[in-house]
Amino acid sequence: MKELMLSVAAAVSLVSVAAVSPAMPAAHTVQIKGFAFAPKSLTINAGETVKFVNDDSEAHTVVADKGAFSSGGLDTNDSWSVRLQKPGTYTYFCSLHPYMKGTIVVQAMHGAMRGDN
Ligand SMILES: [Cu+2]
Repeated sequence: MKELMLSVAAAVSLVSVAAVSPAMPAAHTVQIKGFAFAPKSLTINAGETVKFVNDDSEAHTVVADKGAFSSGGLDTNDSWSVRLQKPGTYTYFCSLHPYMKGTIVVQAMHGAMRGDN
């Protein structure tokens, strides 16, 4: 019984530690599956990172229309992350299957003006 109480206390303290870390940026993941990006449109804050995970049986890429980023080839189960600092709307596609499209909207922190990309 004493051991159980100890492990409950340990679990509670772990939860508390996790809860008091507001500086951690939100984690964003875009899944590539069925020849589509999910979510198709994602809004993040400037400076946050988006991780693309290829859960498809085909290779895909993630390429920004305006050249802001390019993943290179992602095989099945590969992942690739990009950190977006500059506010704006980033449309992207898969260079292997150009009909696969997605959008990331990067919002400025503290309500600053939106930059044109
Ligand atoms: Cu593709």
